[in-house]
Amino acid sequence: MKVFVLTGAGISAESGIPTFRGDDGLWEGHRVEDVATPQAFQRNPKLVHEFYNKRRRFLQNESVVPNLAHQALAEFERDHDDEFLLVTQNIDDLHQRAGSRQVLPMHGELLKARCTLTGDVIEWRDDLTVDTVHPTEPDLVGTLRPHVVWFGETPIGLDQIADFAQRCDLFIAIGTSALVYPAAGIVQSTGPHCRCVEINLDDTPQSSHFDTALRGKASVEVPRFLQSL
Ligand code: BJW
Repeated sequence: MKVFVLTGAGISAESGIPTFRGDDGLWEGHRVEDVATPQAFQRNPKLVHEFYNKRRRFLQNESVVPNLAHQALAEFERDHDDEFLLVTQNIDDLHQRAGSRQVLPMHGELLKARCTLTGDVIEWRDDLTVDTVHPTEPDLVGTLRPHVVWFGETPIGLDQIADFAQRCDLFIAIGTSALVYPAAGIVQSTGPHCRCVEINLDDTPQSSHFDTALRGKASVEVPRFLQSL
């Protein structure tokens, strides 16, 4: 059985990372749509850097660790014989820390920076500012940006995602509001024989395209569902 898992902010909520569109989904009064765009970065790079600096610092806080849902997915992958792909919209590294190996972070990675001039992608754990010097190109100042996908930019790995969506036998969407495309539309690109399962606290605009809706916390529903397979 070929298994495709798509995760969103809800899977990391129980690790203490706020979701984007929940009650606590505003960052200092800004909607994510207002800070996660190339236009916002051009207009006010200091504000956008600060948005990511705070989240990068928080992610490295020792209290932030993978939860039972991340762990169950990693364990399932370890014991699974056929093809498996975990596509995450999250920029945290909690799946990788839990031990997942086939992880495709389609909206980028918070612990990486990218040079807007050379395209270099660099491991990055410190704050970024408009004065940050490129570590291997000392003439380049202020060219590094977070290695994340903003609105209007092309997500990472779309060919691999489209190919596996058509071939998988089981598609599981976990903790995503299904408001942001193209991730929200993946369920509709799965093949006719694919079983689609949505795990979320609530219904989403895509719920009618799933065969099974499991309503509850990811830390409970994900281990329970994977054990049932
Ligand atoms: C729990 C839980 C618990 C909580 N247990 N569950 C009109 C129509 C269609 C598309 C568009 C349109 N206008 C514009 C577009 C395109 C646009 C888009 O989709 N806009 C929408 C707002 C309409 N998309 C783009 O621009 C994308 N690029 C693109 O389209 O390029 C063109 C292209 C397409 C195809 C081929 C080639 C080119 C890029 C989107 C980039 C999104 N970036 C962000 C920021 C990333 C960096 C960062 O983290 O800062 O990605 S925005 C933000 O939203 C982030 C997330 O990954 C993404 C999705 O959010 P997610 O994960 O679903 O979180 P929430 O908070 O929304 O939901 C949490 C869910 O969990 C809820 O449902 C809860 O109930 C649940 N939950 N606790 C279980 N314990």
